[in-house]
Amino acid sequence: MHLTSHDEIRIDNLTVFAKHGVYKEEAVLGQKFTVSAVLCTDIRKPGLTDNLENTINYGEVCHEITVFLTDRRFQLIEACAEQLAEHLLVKYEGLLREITLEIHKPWAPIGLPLDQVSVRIHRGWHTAFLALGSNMGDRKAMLDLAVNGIKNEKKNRLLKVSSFIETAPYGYTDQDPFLNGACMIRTLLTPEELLDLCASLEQEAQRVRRIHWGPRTLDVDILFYDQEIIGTERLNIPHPDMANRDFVLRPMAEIAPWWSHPVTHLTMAQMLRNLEKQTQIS
Ligand code: PH2
Ligand code: MG
Ligand code: MG
Repeated sequence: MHLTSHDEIRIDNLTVFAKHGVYKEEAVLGQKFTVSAVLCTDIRKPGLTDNLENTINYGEVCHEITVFLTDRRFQLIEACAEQLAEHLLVKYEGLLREITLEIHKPWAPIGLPLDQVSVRIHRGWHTAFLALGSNMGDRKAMLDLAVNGIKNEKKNRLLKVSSFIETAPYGYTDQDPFLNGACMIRTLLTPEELLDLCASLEQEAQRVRRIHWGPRTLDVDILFYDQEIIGTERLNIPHPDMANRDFVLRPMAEIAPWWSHPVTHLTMAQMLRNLEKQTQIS
């Protein structure tokens, strides 16, 4: 299912004169920085077509890096790297899947002799699936609010949204029926940051319906984040109970029947079929 290549375009030691640093004299005098980048991008198509349109122009990237680092001023080389990585991932989205970025400061004015100091980061686009649910108020408006909030985050790209389906309450059944859906995104957010976004959307939905306290008007859960398995105090990915939840599996099987669960390796279509068989028997 993950047919991503290991192809790379590499840029080694591009020199840029810029003014980043914590100390005042660094802002005044400026100094030398060198930048190395590994761009993860598929080379098959440009390789076969010999056409620049099908790839990332490394000359343009070098220019982009130079302009970015000379137009701005950061205290930290960490910030230089983080913001530059994001800038390039957004500018070349569609072609640039991941980037390793190294920024070196060979003249770091620390009063001791060193060859150079540097940071290296690896950043990229991730695929995530989110579950949406509401059983209070204008349920469709709640799910629309969630979808719009997900779409309006600059670090997200909304790829697919399922139909919204009405489902019987699962678990605690003495409550109104739900409207459920799921969406597929590409994101630059980490799982933690994505969870923060989900929480802020849930809060926003409550603000809209302030009259009703108590029950939740909107629930936004992370179902998958790439093929990662994450268990922390805040995060449980993949969502642990999805095998029993048709209100998760039906929307998932609609938008990504081919997506496979990183633990069981069952596809969404298979998981839904299994659940339906189980429900017929019981
Ligand atoms: N969410 C729950 C508990 N039960 N039942 C349905 N049908 N849909 C839901 O989204 C749902 C539920 C807790 O998040
Ligand atoms: Mg939930
Ligand atoms: Mg939740």
